[in-house]
Amino acid sequence: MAGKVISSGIQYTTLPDSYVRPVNDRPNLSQVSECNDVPVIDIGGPDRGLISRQIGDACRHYGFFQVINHGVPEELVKKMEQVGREFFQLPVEEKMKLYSEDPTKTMRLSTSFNVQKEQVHNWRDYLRLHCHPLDKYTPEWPSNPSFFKEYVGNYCVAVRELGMRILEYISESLGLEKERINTILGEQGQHMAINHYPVCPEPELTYGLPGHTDPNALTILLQDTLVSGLQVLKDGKWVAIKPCPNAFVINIGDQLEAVSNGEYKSVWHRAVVNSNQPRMSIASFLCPSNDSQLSAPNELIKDGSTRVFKDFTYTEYYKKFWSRNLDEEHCLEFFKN
Ligand SMILES: O=C(O)CCC(=O)C(=O)O
Repeated sequence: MAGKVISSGIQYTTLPDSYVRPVNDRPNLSQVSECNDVPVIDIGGPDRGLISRQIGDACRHYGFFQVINHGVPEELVKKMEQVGREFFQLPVEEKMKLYSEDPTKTMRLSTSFNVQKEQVHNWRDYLRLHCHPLDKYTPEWPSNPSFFKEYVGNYCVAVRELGMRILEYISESLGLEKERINTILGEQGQHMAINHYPVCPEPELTYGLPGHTDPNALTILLQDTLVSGLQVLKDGKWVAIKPCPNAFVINIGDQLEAVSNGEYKSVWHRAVVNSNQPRMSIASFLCPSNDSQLSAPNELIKDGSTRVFKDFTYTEYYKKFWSRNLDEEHCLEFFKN
């Protein structure tokens, strides 16, 4: 059982066969350059119009951006990182008490992406939690490390507030009322993945996570400030996103692409691994309520434009997403008109 996760304490000197990608599907790390013009948006200022214009430009041209002066206290971020690291340093027997390969579980430690469906595995272990409403989900969260529930809970509340503010700016950037997008998405769920990418003996042959888009509405990613690994597909090329201190990476998920009638794109991104240092990233996902009808508001269907996507619920979408391999065609393709 312990051999199911890769953070088991085993020091690998070669990559196990089940992680080796075919030659035409490898990260080609030497050909990836750093993206020097990732929009870094200061959202702490008083000029709402300016912030929403900057966010709108970033959504149109990149599908992702970083935010600074975001209002999530540094202390909460540090504690979140600390408790995430401590969790993955626990003895493997302790961690395995939480192991599951069932994507419908609301709290689980798992590995790779979808072990039961995929042909090749990914060099990642992850702890996945549902986080909203907190009092419903915290009882099932790990109680080891002892501060886990307190630190992660405080972080989740602050990150949710940030996400809601960003969704308001996004709504305004589309020319909609501030609350319009949040109203369409309904009472949003919130999930978290604490991703742990151990040192990898042959990083050229595998991924931490292969290229994918996120099935939810908005992702708020806390990158490891010391170890890079996030890459984004920009103009047909993979580019590396260098971690920026005190920033979050924000990316548009599939549901915002749908609700914006395809105006904002859900960006393809991936995580690569390295042979020197383990890496951690903490992704917070804001997800539409399960039964909201996800469709672009009438205000966005103008000048003879048509609806790009069928109406669907998040439950329908999520089921489809987890029934596939992560790096197959864009899941939104199944919901096009
Ligand atoms: O580790 C990263 O930088 C990316 C994580 C990610 O894409 C995910 O959790 O969906």
